[in-house]
Amino acid sequence: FLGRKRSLIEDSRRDRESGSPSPGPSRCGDSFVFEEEKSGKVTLNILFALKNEKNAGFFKAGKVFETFEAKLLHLESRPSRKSKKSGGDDLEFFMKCEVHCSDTDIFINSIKRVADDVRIVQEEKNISFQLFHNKISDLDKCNHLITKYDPDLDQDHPGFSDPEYRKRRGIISELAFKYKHGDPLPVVEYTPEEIDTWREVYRTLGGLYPTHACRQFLEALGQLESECLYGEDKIPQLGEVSAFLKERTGFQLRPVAGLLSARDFLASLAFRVFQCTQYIRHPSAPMHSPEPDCCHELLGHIPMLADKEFAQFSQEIGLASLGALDEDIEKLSTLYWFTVEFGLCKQNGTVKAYGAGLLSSYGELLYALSNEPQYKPFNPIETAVQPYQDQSYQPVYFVSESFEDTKHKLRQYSSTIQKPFSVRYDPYTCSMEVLDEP
Ligand code: HBI
Ligand code: NLE
Ligand code: FE
Repeated sequence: FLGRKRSLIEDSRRDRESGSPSPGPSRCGDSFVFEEEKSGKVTLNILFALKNEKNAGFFKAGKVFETFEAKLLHLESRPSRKSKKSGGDDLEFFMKCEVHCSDTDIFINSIKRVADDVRIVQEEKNISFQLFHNKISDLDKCNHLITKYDPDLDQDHPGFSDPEYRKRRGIISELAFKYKHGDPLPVVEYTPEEIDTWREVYRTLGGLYPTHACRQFLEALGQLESECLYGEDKIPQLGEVSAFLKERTGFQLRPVAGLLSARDFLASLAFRVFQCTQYIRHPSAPMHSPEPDCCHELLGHIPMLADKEFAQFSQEIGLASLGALDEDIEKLSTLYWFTVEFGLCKQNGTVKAYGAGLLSSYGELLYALSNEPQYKPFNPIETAVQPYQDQSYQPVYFVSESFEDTKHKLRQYSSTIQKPFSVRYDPYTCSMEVLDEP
């Protein structure tokens, strides 16, 4: 099982390294491959000052260019404002140049040795290209797992020293590895011990929901219970739950073996597909698990995805991620974290939880609505760069005025993300329409 997981991770590396060398977006099989320029080179915009008494400075800088075979693309000079103020006549230079990626740091340091006030104005990354899936079955290729908090590899995982648990996880993961779009969702026969864990989680959280959960969550949970899909005595199967969601918001589930890369996870949301783990947390830690498990997916995510507005919000984060650069994926992933996973929302003058990571953890749900943590108003620009905690409770939570407001703010934010193309999802063909110019 581990060998399998490693090979998937290596596949993901290979995917990244084997991009087509032609510039601009191009068709490659069923996916769009985008590469800004030749790989291996990076374009730097450098601003630096040279003191006039060190007349040779300019030529020393030139020597650095020669040494690193930097290709000069543009050069300008102007009197330094700082120097003028103190009566001097030093010059400031602006240079645009192309260097080998691996030389970037040493090149910049060398310039710093011969010049003053060195600033890198903008660094254009030419090395990344984006693999972008355009039909729902392409999600079969979104299988790049990340090995964070893995019971086989992480000594802090409560299942690490429990071979039975690890074996069980291996079996359930295998179902997800084999799954292809269109297959019936795998059915897992849960053991009595697993059902005991589910019952404990279900009961304790059930006691908190009426006071702690948002209205949309309570409504959907009520429906799931009245349709006998949810209850404390059985762990719901993905197939039934997926059918429930599909009727309400068009969301459907697919099984996943563990934590997916943020790019793959977010891409699925663009197709209204939610990647769901099927194993359950270790019985020794029912009140909090740093990794997703079926309690987290079924109790945290599913009821929220049954709400039309929330479903749309989730899909929009996914759409914003398609074709985005790694740094924008990182920001969208952080936005996802502080909304879909750990978001709080004002309702009738009180603060309620709508984040799935809160609604599936008794410990954190209590904590988040106590007076211990810090609250900040949701604001995409600030929220996107807030450092977060993925092993324990969050030190800070973001509070939405309403789903409506948060959705509009996210839309506004997404429109500022630079991309080679923009997309629209066609629900009739379950595929992305690519609109050339953003
Ligand atoms: N993978 N299976 C799975 N489940 C998640 O909830 C999940 C993920 N990968 C990344 C992720 N969540 C988030 O942290 C964001 O990065 C999207
Ligand atoms: N901490 C959550 C829980 O215990 O259910 C899971 C969070 C997954 C991101
Ligand atoms: Fe989650």
